[in-house]
Amino acid sequence: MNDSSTATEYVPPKVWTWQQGSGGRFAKINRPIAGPTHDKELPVGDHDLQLYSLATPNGVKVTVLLEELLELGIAEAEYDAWLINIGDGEQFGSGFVAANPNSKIPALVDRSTTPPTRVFESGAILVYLAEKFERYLPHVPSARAECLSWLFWQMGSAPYLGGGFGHFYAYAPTKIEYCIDRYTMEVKRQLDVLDRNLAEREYLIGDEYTIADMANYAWYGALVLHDLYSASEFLDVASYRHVQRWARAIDVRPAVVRGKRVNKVWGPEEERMPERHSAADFGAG
Ligand SMILES: N[C@@H](CCC(=O)N[C@@H](CS)C(=O)NCC(=O)O)C(=O)O
Repeated sequence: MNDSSTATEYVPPKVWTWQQGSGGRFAKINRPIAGPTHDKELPVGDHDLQLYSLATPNGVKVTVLLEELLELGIAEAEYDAWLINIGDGEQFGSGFVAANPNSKIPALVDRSTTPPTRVFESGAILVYLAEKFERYLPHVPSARAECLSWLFWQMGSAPYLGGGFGHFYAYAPTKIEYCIDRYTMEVKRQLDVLDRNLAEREYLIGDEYTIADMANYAWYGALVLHDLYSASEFLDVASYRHVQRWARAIDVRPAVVRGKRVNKVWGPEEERMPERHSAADFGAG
C-alpha cells in the first residue's frame, strides 16, 4: 500500500459542496438531495402486486421470490413488473418516489389492500411477501430468527460489496489502492463467513431454502458464478468451495432462471425482458 505521504492528498474543505460531474459511473444520477426531480405517474397493470424494478441483485431477489411462489402454484403471487431505468433517472419520478422515498429499486405496491400497501427496501419486500403467502420464512421462532439473521446480514453486508468493493474496483474513475484494499479485505471476509456456514449446512439456515438464500444468492451467487464486477480472479472466488456449491444449486432452479430475466435490459437479446406481466412473457426464450 502507498503510505500516506506519497498518496495524493485531498484536503477536505470546511463545508462540503456538490461538484457536479465529478466523474465515475453513476456521477450523472447521484445527488446529495432526496425527492422527485420530475412528475411521472407509475404505470399500473392487472395484478394486485405491482413491482417497479430493474434486474440488479437487489431487484433480482424479489423477482426470484415471486417466481418461486408462482412455481408453488400460488396464483395470487402473479405480478406486473415495470422497468425503472436508474441510468435514466426514472427512480426520481414523482410516482416512484411516492412508492419509495429513497429513490432506489426495487419498490412494491400491493393493491389487494385498501389503501394499497407500498413496500420499499428489498429485504422488507421479501419479508412482506413471505409473510403474505406464508412461504420461505419459517414460523418456528428459532428457524425464523436464523433466517432473518442471514437476511439482515445480507442487507448490511451488500453495500460493502456493491457500494465499496464494486464501486472502487470497477466503477471509480481512478483505481485507489487504499479503497480497493479495504473493501477487498471485507468482501473476502464476507465470503469466508458464508463459506464456513455453508460447509455445515445445505442452505443458509440448514435444510430449508428460504428468503435468506434468495437475498444472498442474488449478490454472492453473482459474484462467485457470474463474474460480478469482473472480479472472479481478483477475489479468487473459486476458493470458496461451499459458497460455489450452494450458489450452483440455486442457480439452476427454474424460478431463479426466470427471476433473473425480469426487468433485464442488458445481455443477450433472448435474455432481456424489460417488463413482465404473465408467465407467457417468458415464451420459449
Ligand atoms: N437497500 C436498498 C438498496 C437498493 C439499491 O441500492 N438500488 C440501486 C440499484 S441496485 C438503485 O436503485 N440505485 C439508484 C440510485 O442510487 O439512484 C435495497 O436493498 O432495496
